[in-house]
Amino acid sequence: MDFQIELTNKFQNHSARVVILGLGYVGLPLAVVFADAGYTVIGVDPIREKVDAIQQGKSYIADVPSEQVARLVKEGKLSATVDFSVIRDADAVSICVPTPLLKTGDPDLSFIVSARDSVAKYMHPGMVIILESSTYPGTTRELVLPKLVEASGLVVGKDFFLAFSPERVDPGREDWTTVNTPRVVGGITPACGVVAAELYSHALKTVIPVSSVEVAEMAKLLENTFRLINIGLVNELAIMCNRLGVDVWEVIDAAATKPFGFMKFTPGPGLGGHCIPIDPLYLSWKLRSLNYTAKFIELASEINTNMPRFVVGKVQDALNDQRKPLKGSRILVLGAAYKPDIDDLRESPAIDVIGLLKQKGADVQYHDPYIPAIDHDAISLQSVPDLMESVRHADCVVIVTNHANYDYPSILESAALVVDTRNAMGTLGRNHPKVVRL
Ligand code: SAJ
Repeated sequence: MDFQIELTNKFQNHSARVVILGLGYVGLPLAVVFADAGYTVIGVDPIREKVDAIQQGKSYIADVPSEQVARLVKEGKLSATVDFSVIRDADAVSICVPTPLLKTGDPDLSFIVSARDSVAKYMHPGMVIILESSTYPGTTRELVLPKLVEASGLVVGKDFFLAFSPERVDPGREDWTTVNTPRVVGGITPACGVVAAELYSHALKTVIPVSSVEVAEMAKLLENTFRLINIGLVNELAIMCNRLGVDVWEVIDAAATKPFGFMKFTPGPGLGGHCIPIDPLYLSWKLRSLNYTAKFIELASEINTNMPRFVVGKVQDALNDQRKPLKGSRILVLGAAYKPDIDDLRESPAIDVIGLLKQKGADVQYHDPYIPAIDHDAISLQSVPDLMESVRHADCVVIVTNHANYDYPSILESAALVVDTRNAMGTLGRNHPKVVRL
C-alpha cells in the first residue's frame, strides 16, 4: 500500500478527513479554511465551551465570522469534540496548541507533549501529522517523532508522514488571512514534506516547501525574532532620544521616508502578545543548551521588558512638573489590550504599567472598549463605565494602547495631562503643553 499516493488522492478529491488539535486563534481559522476547501474537519479541544460554541454555529475568534462556522457545521463539513479518539479516522492531523513560557522563563512544551501523546495513542498507517505551533528548531524531530514511532511501530515517511508548518496569523488583520498568507512547510523526510504540502495546497493560496522541519521551525522564529529585535531597537531609540531631547516619533517618520532598506517600527510601553515576546525565547533557550548565547534576543528582551518602567518614569516626571507626586494621583490608563483594536490581554504591557503605578501609590483606573475587566496577579479592575467623566477626573491620562475608536481630540481637550506612549495623538500631541510623548 502506497500511503503517499492514497493521501494525495484524498487531498485532491477533497475526501480527506482532517482533525485540528487546538481551536484557538490559529486552529479555528485553519479549521474553517480546510472545511471551506471541501475537507471534512473535526476540531478537537479540551475546553467544552469552545466545542459547544462551534457545534452551535458560534465563533469566539474575532477573525472567524459565526455565519461561516454555522454554515459549515450545517453542511456537515465542520464539527467539534473533546474526544481525541477521532484521530483514529483522520487522514491528517494539524497540531495548533499554545507554546507559552513557564514561570522560569523556559519553554512550556506541555501542550505539544499532550497533543503528541494523543496522536500517538490513536494514530494509524496512512496519515499525516503537522505541528503548527511556534517552537524551537528540533522540536518536531526530537520531541514529537520518537514517541510516534515508538507508540505505533510505523515507519515515518512511508507508513505515516510528519511535518512542521508555522502558523502566520496576525490577529485582527484582514488583508493577510489564513488562506492568502504564504505557508512554509518542511517534512521529517522529503516524502513527509510533499504530503503535507499537498494537504495545504488544496486549501491555501501559496505553499512554500522547504527541505526539513528544522528549516520551517527556524524560519518562523526568524520572523518573530526580527520583530522582537526591531521593536527593541526603536524602544531603545526612544530612550536615547529622550536623553538627547529629540522627538523620536519625528525621527522615525523621517527615516521611514527612505523608500528602500528600512522598515518602520514604533516604540511603545512594552511588548505584548503570545508570540513576539515569547517565541524568540524558545530559540535562545535552545541555543543555551548548545552553549551559545543569543545576544540580540536577550538584549532586545531586556529593553522591551524595561519599557513599562520607562513609561512610569515619564508619568512621574510629568506629574512632578505640575508639582504633583505620583503617590495619590488619579491615573487613567487608556487601552489595556496588547495591541490596538483587539480584545487580547496576554502579556500586555498595560498590566505591567498598571502594576508599577499601583506599587508607587497612584490611584489607577483603566478604560478599554475591548477589555471589560482585568483580573491578573494583584490587579483586579473593571474598565471605567464613563470614559470622558474619568478623563476629566484624572490627574494624568496614560495612553497605553491606541485603539482606533478613541476620540483623541476630545480626550486631549478634557484631560489635565496626557502621557502618550503610542503617539496616538499624532500631530495634535506634538509640542502640546498638556501632552508628554515617549
Ligand atoms: N509593537 C510595537 N511596535 C511595533 C510593532 C509592534 O511596540 O512597531 C508591539 C505591539 O503593540 C504588541 C507587540 O509588539 O504589543 C506584538 O505586536 P505584533 O503585531 O508584532 O504581534 P502579534 O503577536 O499580534 O502578531 C504577530 C504577527 N504580527 C505581524 O506580523 C504584524 C506575526 O508576526 C505572527 O504571525 C504572529 O505574531 C505569530 O503568531 O507569531
